[in-house]
Amino acid sequence: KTAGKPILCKAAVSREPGEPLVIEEIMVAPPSPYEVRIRIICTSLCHSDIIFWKLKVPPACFPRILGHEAVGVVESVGENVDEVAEGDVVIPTFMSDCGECADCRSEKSNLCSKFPFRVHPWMPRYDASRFTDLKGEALYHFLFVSSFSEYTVVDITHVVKIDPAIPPNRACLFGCCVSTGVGAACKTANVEAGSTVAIFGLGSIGLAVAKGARLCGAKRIIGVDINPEKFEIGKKFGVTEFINSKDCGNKSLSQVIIEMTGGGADYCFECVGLGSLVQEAYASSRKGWGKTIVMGVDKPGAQLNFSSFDVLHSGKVLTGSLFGGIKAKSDLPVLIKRYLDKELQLDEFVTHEVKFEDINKAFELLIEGKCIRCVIWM
Ligand code: CXF
Ligand code: ZN
Repeated sequence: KTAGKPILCKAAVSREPGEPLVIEEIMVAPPSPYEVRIRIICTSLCHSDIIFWKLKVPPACFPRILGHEAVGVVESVGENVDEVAEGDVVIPTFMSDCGECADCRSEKSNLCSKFPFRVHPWMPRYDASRFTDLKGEALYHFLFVSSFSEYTVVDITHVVKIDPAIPPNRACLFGCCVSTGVGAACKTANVEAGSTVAIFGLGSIGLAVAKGARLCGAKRIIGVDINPEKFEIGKKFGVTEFINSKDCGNKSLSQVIIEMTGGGADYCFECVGLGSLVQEAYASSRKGWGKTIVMGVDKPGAQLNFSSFDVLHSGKVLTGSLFGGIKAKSDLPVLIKRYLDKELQLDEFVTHEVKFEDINKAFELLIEGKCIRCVIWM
């Protein structure tokens, strides 16, 4: 029995920016009140992990345990936890769902204000780490998940119990990519059947938006990317038309989309993280009702530039979406049921799988652009 005691296990520690992760033995403290210790079954690599692995300035910090897309089994729970018990299959989520604040109680938001989203080096509730290396030095957490470890400790507000019928190498995808993209289409945008969607950037998030749009019955799904190979890939996710934004000739991208769609797309999703592309997406959306969803992460301090006159006359909506607007505790199980009911297919996302000891290979694959998702088995 390990409950109540520290656990000695392996973790992939990010010690220096951009340097290969080091698999080492670490100590994982038992869960404090309102916390859960989880044995990770598998985790997958997201671009945000790479961004924070490379970053040399705050909020970067080292040594850190990255990873935020995972599934695991509850090993033990701290005091005041009755929502989950030992043996439950759970997904740790980087977004909290405390269930108590005005935002969590509202159907309209997934932005918990008790434990707001932030890139923080500690647990959300106690400003402490549950990880130490064998020299006794604290290792920092990442996005309240830190799944690149055989065991992690997560606050109960960041844990969702799921149906154990879902295979782990599909379940982990709901921790970030799939929930973010499918949620943005089905929840934030609420794409209706028959609509026309434009997706700016066909990385894993853009592809997940295409999946979601397809699920909602979108008729036309226009993918935009600078890499022409993305069209063949995109087709597997529901993309029906493709624009290479480098080949628009003397027209702007929005002119091309407005002409293609006879006035603009009903829904536009910016999945790159470029202010200028947000502006193009907004310009590409249909006057009167077009909705643009910002999903990409631009450089800190980046600004958007819109003419006040144009906004006044547009009748358009511009909004952001974190984690696809998904409320972790209530919406995730519903999304997982759609997978189990074979409505939502996820096989196309998992292009690679590696053993935990080969985690650095997953970084290489994602950086080379050779993979959509690489699942890492513990
Ligand atoms: C992201 C969400 C946007 C800010 C950086 C982290 N989460 C997961 O990839
Ligand atoms: Zn992510």
